[in-house]
Amino acid sequence: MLELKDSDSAVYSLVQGELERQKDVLNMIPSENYVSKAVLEATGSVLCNKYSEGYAKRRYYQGNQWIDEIELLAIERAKKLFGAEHVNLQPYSGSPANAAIYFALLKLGDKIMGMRLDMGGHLTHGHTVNFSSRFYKSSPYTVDRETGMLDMDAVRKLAETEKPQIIVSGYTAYPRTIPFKEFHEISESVGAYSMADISHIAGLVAGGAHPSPFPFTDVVMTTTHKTLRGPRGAMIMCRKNDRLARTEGLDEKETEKAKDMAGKIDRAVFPGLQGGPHDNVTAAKAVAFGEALKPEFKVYAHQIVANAKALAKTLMDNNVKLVSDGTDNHLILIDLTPIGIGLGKKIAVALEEAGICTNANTVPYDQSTPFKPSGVRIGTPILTTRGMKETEMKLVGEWIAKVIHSPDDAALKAKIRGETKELCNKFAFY
Ligand code: DSN
Repeated sequence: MLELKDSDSAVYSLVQGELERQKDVLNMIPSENYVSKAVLEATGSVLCNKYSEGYAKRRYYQGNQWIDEIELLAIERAKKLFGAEHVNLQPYSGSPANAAIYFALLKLGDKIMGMRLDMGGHLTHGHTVNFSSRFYKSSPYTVDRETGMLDMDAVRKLAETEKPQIIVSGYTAYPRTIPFKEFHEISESVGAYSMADISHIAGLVAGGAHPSPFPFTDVVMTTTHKTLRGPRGAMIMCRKNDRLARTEGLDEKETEKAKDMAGKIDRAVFPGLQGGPHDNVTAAKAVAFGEALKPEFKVYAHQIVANAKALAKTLMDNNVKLVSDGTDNHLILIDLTPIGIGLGKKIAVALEEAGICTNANTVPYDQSTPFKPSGVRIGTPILTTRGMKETEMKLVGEWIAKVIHSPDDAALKAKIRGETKELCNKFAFY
């Protein structure tokens, strides 16, 4: 970044600071990852200079011949990666993608059934302060109080009583396998769309380390920057045809339009909600999908899970309680309630002092508030990107457990900080 260094030393040194932090700390926030330099280059390319409202070969501005090729290549790679019938790559990020799906398929006041935020759901799945419960009704489901796991009988019963128009699966803090097929069957049985938000686990799905929501789920969306290891952004994938199209009273042309789910999704993204797509990000998505199509990405995805399982075992062996007593995916939700209520933030700060970056998170049926939650969420995507394996997870797990049990011990945190630095140097990245 020599140009930046010369022209704006203030911004340059702040970016350098963040680079050093990323190199020097064990980043374990499960929704983050470190992208390749190729992805960084595409994101920082001249494509950020272009406007291209519309879709490939149907643009409102001239000069889009290269942009069209880039978007089509990215779509082709995404289809290959996930087996989707239709792909829209233009959503700016996860929340706008979810807004576009609801805008395309629901009427104002229709009902969304997603997991409650404090159980591991997302704001846009129907949380009270979010547009998704202001413009639509929300009937959230929960996890089982004893096991911390999904109770599909309870989900089915709620769906039968509440009769939602869309059922959302996919979460931000659920460490277990998601039964996408069962979610689709329940949706079908109550006349609802099935939607899967695979933002957290897209890389695992692409790499065969988590069951896929394809080909049955009606609409699947994901951000591209988590386990999928691409640039910040999102995409929507769906069936071509809308099996629930409402066609009463429509003429032939309108009926055809109503049945065209792909068209409805595209029109909801643009011009429904967004303007020009971020073409530099589209190119970076294409690069990331190209990387994810390589055999080594499968190895990466499986290693993320193997690392998370090894880490979970070490934590539990060291008297740390985990929601659902383990993990099937990339994340672990530490339940601090046996030590004290509302300790998530205190432990996250203590861990950061020791060189381990995590985030405080609610645990299911948290007795405290989202501002002072009782859990800490950790994950293995970045450590796995850096090349760490089960041996390192054992070390990291022991450090985390020690800090959890003695968060005020400054000497201990300083010692572990030295050890985390050493590990980061051994597994250098960037
Ligand atoms: N902010 C994301 C996460 O951390 O899980 C969800 O949008």
